[in-house]
Amino acid sequence: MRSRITAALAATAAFAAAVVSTIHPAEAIVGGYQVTDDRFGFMASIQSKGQNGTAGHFCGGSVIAKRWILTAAHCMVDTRPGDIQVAVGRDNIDTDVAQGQTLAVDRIVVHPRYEDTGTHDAALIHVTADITTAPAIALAAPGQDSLEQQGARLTVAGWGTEFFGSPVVPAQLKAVDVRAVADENCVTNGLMGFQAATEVCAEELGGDSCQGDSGGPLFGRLADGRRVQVGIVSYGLGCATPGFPGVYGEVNNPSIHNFITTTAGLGGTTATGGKKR
Ligand code: 4AZ
Repeated sequence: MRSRITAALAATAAFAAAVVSTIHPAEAIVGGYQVTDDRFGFMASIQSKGQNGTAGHFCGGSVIAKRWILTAAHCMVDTRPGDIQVAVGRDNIDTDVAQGQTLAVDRIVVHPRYEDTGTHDAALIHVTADITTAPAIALAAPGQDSLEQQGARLTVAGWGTEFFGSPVVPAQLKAVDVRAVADENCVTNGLMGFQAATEVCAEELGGDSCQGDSGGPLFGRLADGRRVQVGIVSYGLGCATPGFPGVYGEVNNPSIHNFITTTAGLGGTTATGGKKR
């Protein structure tokens, strides 16, 4: 969400530009490690239709049900179902084409409050065939806030753009381990556009999500070992800029959580009720 953060920080734009350009070139999943063992099998690559792999990748997402992908609303601006496809079940989106699936899309649902507010940066993509090659990730539930406490261990993954003079989308999935930043600390760190109710922050020295990772999941493990999605890559002031954590749509904000579970038919009485989803 470059436009929003740019507007929010207009007064310090020159400072921001200086920081961004001198400390870190934009590079996505800054730091971190390559993923080659399918351990984050719920990762999805949102691509322009007809352009497979790195050629088409423009945002990340996560499999949350047999036919639903969770991504960021800002990834879906001016996007129609016929414009895009979703690749799942691949760590390497260029060379793993023999495995996984590339799925057509027939519906895109953006959180109803996103357009007016720029907050609630969540959208759902409905695919036209069952996802059989990738597991779904569970969602952090409202009130399940242990993974948002200061210092909680989280991970974010994606195929975000790397810049070697010109932008290059890496084919191999990358991930970086980050730490949750409590709301009050994220505010005082100066991200003026930060909305504590609907957003969550995370940071690591030299590690961050970045451009092209947008829409992908920020996730952690509950005490019982279950992996859950806590956030959706949304925006930041540059990437890995010290003092400016990455900002994520908050999956367990009641309105965002309700939007996801209602739209995708998760939970409650519909989860096993035979509802097509
Ligand atoms: C972007 O430009 C972007 N470090 C996404 C995430 C972050 C920064 C920028 C968070 O899409």
